[in-house]
Amino acid sequence: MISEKLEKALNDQINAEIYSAYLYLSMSAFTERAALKGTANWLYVQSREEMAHAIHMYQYVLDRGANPSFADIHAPLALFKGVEDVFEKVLEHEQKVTAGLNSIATLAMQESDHACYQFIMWYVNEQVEEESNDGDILSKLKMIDGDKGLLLNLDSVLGTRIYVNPFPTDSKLNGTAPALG
Ligand code: OFO
Repeated sequence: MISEKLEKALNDQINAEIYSAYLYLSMSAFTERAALKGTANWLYVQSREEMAHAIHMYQYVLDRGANPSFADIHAPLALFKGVEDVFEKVLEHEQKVTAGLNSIATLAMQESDHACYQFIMWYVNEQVEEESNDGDILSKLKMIDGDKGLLLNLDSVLGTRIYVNPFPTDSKLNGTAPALG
């Protein structure tokens, strides 16, 4: 069993992960409509990763004998000043996500829930890579400073990103889960 406090914190985090997926899908649509299909691809792959995070956490809540709860997902931003604004908002958003994950890790530590602590630390460490990638793209966009040729080069690079299931052994995420009922 898991404490009610941790159950609530994990459910709030599931909601935040689904919101992340929703936000990145909205950003993907914006960049695709701006003819930056590589950037749209990168954001779409990120959106899929966020949904995988949500499902992985959802399964963890169930595995700990707790209840996944479902709340409204806020409508994401849909209009941006440009691609630099998109990545400024991605980085800002990920910093908030990191803060939420750190709070869960602190709570798990206070409650001596070692399993939950270990579970959430995967995400805390993952955020280092996420914030670093987002910051890197943002720095490049600042260097590009509106040069269309350089922007298209970066767009091509972002177009090479492919989706890799972050949890290949999770049956709900690798297509091997038995049908319900
Ligand atoms: Fe789920 O890592 Fe970003 O939000």
